[in-house]
Amino acid sequence: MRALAINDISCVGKCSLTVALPVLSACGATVDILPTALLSTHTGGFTGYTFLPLDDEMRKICDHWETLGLKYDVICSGYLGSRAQVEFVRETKRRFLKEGGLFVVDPVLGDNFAFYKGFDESFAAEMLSLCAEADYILPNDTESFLLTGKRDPSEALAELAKVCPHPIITGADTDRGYELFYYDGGERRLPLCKVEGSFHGAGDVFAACFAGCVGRGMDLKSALALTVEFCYRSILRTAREVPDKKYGMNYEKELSIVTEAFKE
Ligand code: PXL
Repeated sequence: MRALAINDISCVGKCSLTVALPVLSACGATVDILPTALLSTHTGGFTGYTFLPLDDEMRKICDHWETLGLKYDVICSGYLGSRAQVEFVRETKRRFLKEGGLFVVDPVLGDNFAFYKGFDESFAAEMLSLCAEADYILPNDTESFLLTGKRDPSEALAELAKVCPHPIITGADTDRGYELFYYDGGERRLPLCKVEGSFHGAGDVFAACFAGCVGRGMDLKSALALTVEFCYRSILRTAREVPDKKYGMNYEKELSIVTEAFKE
């Protein structure tokens, strides 16, 4: 299975491509990468970081790939630095996704009910139009709100289901506790164990594992079960082992859960 991960390279802080590569590889995928930007660190919690957008290079890379005839079983996109990049990802999907391949979009916009630095309402609208081309979208509770204007996860899910067949809200507080919401012909929920605190990069770990699972042919329910298990164990380990959470998740020693599931 050949996967293309479109995301930034944050050199420090374990997120985006530095997570997508190992996690998708653990699923048994051959992973190619299309970097959207090069940063010294991610933007969540660090100051003074460098940021080099790679728009021109992305176009040249894709033009070269076209001469190689590359096609992907799964394309997953994450952090995009501008509206032009969102448009470029849409084009990349059309050029490089195999007939019947899967497009997984993590609409990276924000957390804790605020936009990440550099994003605003017009960027969210552009991201929503990319979601409309996806088979699966993986917003967190903040992103589902920023995309739909609905704080209630059931209402947000119903709105997102109008544009994408399988929206997945990766975690939201409800009167029943902490739950994952997904749409599979109707609303479904999965109870989650909430670990107190904020875990930077958790969304990227989730997205990479999920994209690998569905790319390898797992059904939606099994893909979510494995992804939730992998993320939960990684979060527990991070809570124990990482004093400064902006340095990202300690997921590496939990990768065996994933490799075990994809031994064949
Ligand atoms: O983890 C999401 C993410 C990815 N890439 C960059 C980010 C963030 C979140 O802060 O800043 C550059």
